[in-house]
Amino acid sequence: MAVNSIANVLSEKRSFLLVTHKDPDTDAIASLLALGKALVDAKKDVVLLTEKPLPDVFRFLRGADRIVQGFDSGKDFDAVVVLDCSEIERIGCFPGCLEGRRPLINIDHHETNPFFGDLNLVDPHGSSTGELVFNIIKAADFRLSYEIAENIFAAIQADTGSFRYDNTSSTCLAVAAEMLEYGVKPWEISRKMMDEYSLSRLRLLEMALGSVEFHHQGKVGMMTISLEMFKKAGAGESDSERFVDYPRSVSGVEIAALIRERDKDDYKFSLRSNGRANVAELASRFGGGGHAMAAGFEGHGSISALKRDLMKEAVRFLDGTSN
Ligand SMILES: [Mn+2]
Repeated sequence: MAVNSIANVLSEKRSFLLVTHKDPDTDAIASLLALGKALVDAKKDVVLLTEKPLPDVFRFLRGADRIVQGFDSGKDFDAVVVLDCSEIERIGCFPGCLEGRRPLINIDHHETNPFFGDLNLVDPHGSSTGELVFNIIKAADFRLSYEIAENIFAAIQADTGSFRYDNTSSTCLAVAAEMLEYGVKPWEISRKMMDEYSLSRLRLLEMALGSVEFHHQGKVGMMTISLEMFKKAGAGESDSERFVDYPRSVSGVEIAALIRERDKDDYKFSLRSNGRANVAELASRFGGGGHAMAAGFEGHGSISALKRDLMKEAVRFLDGTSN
């Protein structure tokens, strides 16, 4: 089994490079930190790498200061672990950071993951990559600590939308419950993760709410955040995490989209489904991917044309003529 063969490699080898995807979310960073800490505690040599310095919103995660953006180019690793990455192109590290480095261990829960690793633990039934990391830590018999437990809990809580989305399984609840035995306090993580925001985020939300629009008899809700709004609010992209929940939570909405401008004519689309439409499939029509209920893609061109294209496909999905 993939869990055991990966656990064996992690137990037997000595030095590891751990990476995750670009524009990381909480699951990505918390998984990186949980596995990283387990390996460090097992006396392994570990580099935790991200492309860019961590946005402030992730600073509350224990061990976050261990993440770096570079390493000595002559450094050798016994294996590379890629976490929460739906495709190899999504890996967020400097160009060539993985060149010639083998074996590649791919740990992920996106159903569109094409098994790009030499060893692959890809489980779309996993609530989060954090849950899969927990399974590996157990299989490798690494020691669990408070710091690891808190990161695993945070990963599961974030990816299940605080245990509300359809990926909330008895398995992930059992893992989350076990983390409490290591001292994790759910209220404390919730407070840091969900209930404590910068003023910039509030300012951004104020403008973003003004952009919300509905189409197709209210079945599609969209929120659009321009570069100008980010600038005016003094906010970054990570300040808009979960903004998609505003259009998603309106009664009657089947598909919600959060559209964020990242550069001129360069947009990131985050899609959410309320159950009827598989947004991973919808996103794949535009070269993206993700989960049935949460997915995304990148769009280039004028915003009105991009929205029009999205609506065309969305309507085909909702009216059941997508095949
Ligand atoms: Mn994830």
